[in-house]
Formats: sequence, structure tokens, C-alpha cells
Amino acid sequence: MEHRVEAVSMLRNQTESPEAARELKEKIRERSAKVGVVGLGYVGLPLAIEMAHRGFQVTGIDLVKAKVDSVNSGVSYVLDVASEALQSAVSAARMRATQSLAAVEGLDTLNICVPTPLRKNKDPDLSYVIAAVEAIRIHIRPGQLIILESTTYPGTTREVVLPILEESGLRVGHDFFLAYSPERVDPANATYTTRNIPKVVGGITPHCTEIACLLYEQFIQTVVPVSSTDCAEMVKLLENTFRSVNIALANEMALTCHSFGINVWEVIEAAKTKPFGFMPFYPGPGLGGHCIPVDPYYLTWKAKMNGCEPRLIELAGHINNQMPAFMVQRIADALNERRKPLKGSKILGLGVTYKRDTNDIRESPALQVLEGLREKGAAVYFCDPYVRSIVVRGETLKAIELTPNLLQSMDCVAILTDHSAFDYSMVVKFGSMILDTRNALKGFSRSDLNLL
Ligand code: SAJ
Repeated sequence: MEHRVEAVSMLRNQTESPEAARELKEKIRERSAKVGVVGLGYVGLPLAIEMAHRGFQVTGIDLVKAKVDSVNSGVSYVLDVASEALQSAVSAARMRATQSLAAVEGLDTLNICVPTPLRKNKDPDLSYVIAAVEAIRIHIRPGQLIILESTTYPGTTREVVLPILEESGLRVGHDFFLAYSPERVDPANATYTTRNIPKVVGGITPHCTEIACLLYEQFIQTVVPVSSTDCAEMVKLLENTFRSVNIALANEMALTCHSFGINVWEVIEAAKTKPFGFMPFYPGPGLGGHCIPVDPYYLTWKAKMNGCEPRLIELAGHINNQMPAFMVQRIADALNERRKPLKGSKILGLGVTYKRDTNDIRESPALQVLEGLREKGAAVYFCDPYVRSIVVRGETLKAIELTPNLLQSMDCVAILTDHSAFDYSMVVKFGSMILDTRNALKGFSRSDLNLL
């Protein structure tokens, strides 16, 4: 039996649900509600499959034909969704995909899971959200529940999504219901999945919150209602800004420890023994991925619109963004110690993805380090079991195999992403000069290791 964290008071003195709400709640309870997911990426597809698995008939909507075709053929392109699970949902006619947002008309609920990137000037880019919502407006009808899941700034659902939907003439909380629930998907995390990650939910009205909670309770173990969509939007930004700021602290501690000649990794390991009041974060070559480097900018952009100056959050972003340049300088200094100019030196990057054991290179700091080295005239090469090729300053580099000869032929080896698959004993044995930005060699003793 799914359970709901103690609902906030606003759900207690519930006024009588409007007719549309009563009918929709009944359909959700019976699982006869026709549910839809807009955006079949690493968030939307697992969500869709979880709902199909719990007996709902799911329609996935995506702009990309290849994704739609793949889903309808039962072939998964998302790491966390097994093709077998997809195939069984499709065969049981509980999952189908389409490119057409006209399908919205036949649906009772819609979860919007589209990207919310940054523009080049680091301002929020809501174009995907707005496009989806405008298409939904055309097909919206009484009795529908619409939930935005994409990470965004506080106020988006209320100030951007709601006005577009109400252009239809329908009224929120009476004819249709609108809520926000932040996605918390952690790709490749086998422990925490869509089903067991608590789901925070905030509606525009109490009825909206109530119905959105009811939907998630059908297939997610813990549902956490909050008092508004703004609060729910802010929850996700706090979660990820918390990481960005603490990673920046770890990075600044690394630079400080380096100036003292102290091993920052040893300091963190020892600090971790404190059983309370401390949570370890680790330094690295910078901040990558499509969440942590992006989400704080959604928060600071909106805060500044409201006249706030989130200086700590912005400074953290600055520190994290500086790390790749610091790595380039550390390599230049280490080569200099051996009377080798950076220009013309041969440097091998081990790992180019944004974090270990993934194939995702989005915003990867490793790429920024290689770009910086290339810019100063070094010859750069890379090994990465998950990546075939990258582009560095306009030049395509292909991944090369990690061998003793390769290591011996390099002036410097920089461990930028600590994939488990690397043979670190080979690196220690044959690498002439090593910069370990991830403490990947913590198990090895070698006096001349350059640690971050
Ligand atoms: N990083 C550090 N030091 C750390 C932790 C991370 O330098 O101590 C770097 C990573 O190398 C990477 C970047 O920060 O380049 C982001 O790493 P991350 O561990 O935060 O991983 P992400 O980007 O996959 O973050 C996601 C987020 N999930 C969602 O937004 C739903 C985040 O909230 C999760 O906490 C995180 O996964 C997770 O814990 O895996």
C-alpha cells in the first residue's frame, strides 16, 4: 500500500471536490485513467514504464520519431529501462508512443518531462516547456491533470504554464488540475529508482495537489505533498544547489590544502569519521553533467529578478568553473619542474565523461581541461572505455587503447574521470608523470604522484 507523508494542513480542510475532480480521482484509483508522458528521455521513459507496470494505459509523446519508433518496437534506449520491460508493456497494449500532441485529447493525466537547459548567456531556456504546454492548451479538456516535472525556477508553473493553459478558457482547480513535481532520477542508480525515490508534489490549488498526489501514490512508495508549486520547484533547486555549493567548498579546500602541502583526500577521509554534522564532498577537475552545473543558474536568475543577490551560490559556480583552468596550470607547473614546456608536451587524459562509469560527456570538465591544454600548445590524447571520440578545439580525437607503451610515450597522464575499468596499476607502473584529479590512485603508494 503506497503511503503519503503526513499531508500539510491545506489538504485537511478540503472543500468538496468539484465534479471533474471526483471523476478523475475515481479513474486514477481504478487505474482506468489514460495517462500520458510528454518527453521520453531518461526521466519520462522510466516514469511511463512504472505507470504501465502498475496497470495504467500509457501514451508517451516525443518529438523525436526515432524514440517513438524505438518505444513502439519495445527497444529501450534508456539505461534504466530494460527492453524486456518495455516490450512487455507494449505487447500488453499498456504502452504506446506517438509524436502527435493531439493524443492529449484522449488522456486524463499528463506528466511533462522535457529538457530545461540554459541559453548561451546562462539564462533559463523554457522553450521546450512552453512548446509542450502550448500544444497541450490546444487539446486540453475538462477533467485533466497536468504535472510539470522538468527542473525549473520557482514560479514557472504558476506564472508561465498556468496562464497558457487558462487561455483555453478552462479554470484551474475546477475544470483542469495543475501541479509541479520535481524529477529526481539518478541515471544508473540501481538502489534508488522511480518507484522508491520519494516524490515531492505541489499543486496550484489544494484539489490539484490532492489529485497529483493520488496519481503518484498508485506507483511511487512515498509521496510528499507541499503547499504550492513554487515550493516544489524550490525543493529541487535546493537539492542540487546544495551539491554545487558543497562541491565548490571541496574544490576550494583542495586548492588551500595544495598551498599548505596537505593531502586534501586524506583530510576528507579523516573528516568523514565524524558520525554527525559532516557530509563528504570531493574535489575534482570541475563540475559536469546536465543537472548540477545548470540548476543553480535557474535559481540565481529568478532570485536576481526579485532583487536578491545569491552571492554564495554564484561564487560557488565561479569556483567550480575555475577548476579546469587550475588543472591546466597544475600540469604546466609539474612539467615545468621537469624543465618541459607545456607547449609541445604530449598529455594523456584518462576519462572524459562528467563522472565515473557513465558515457555522458555533457558539460564534462575533462573536456574543458583538454581544451585548455590544447589551447596552450600541448598535444592531447584520451582513453575512455565509454567514449569513442570527442572534439577538442574543433579537432576530432579518437579514443586510444590504454597500454604500457602509450603511458611511457606521454609526458604527463591526467586522471580526469576515475572509471572503474581503468588498470590503475599499469598507470602507476608506466606513467612517467601523473596528475590524479580524482584520487583514483588512493590505493597505490608512489612518492611523485601529483594529487589535486
Ligand atoms: N562532483 C564532484 N565532487 C563531488 C560530487 C560530484 O566534483 O563530491 C562532480 C561530478 O564529478 C560531476 C558533477 O559534480 O562532474 C555532478 O555530479 P553528481 O554526483 O551531482 O551527479 P549528477 O550530475 O548525475 O547529479 C544527479 C542529480 N540528480 C537529479 O538532479 C535528479 C543529483 O541531485 C543527485 O544527487 C546526483 O545525481 C547523485 O547523487 O547521483
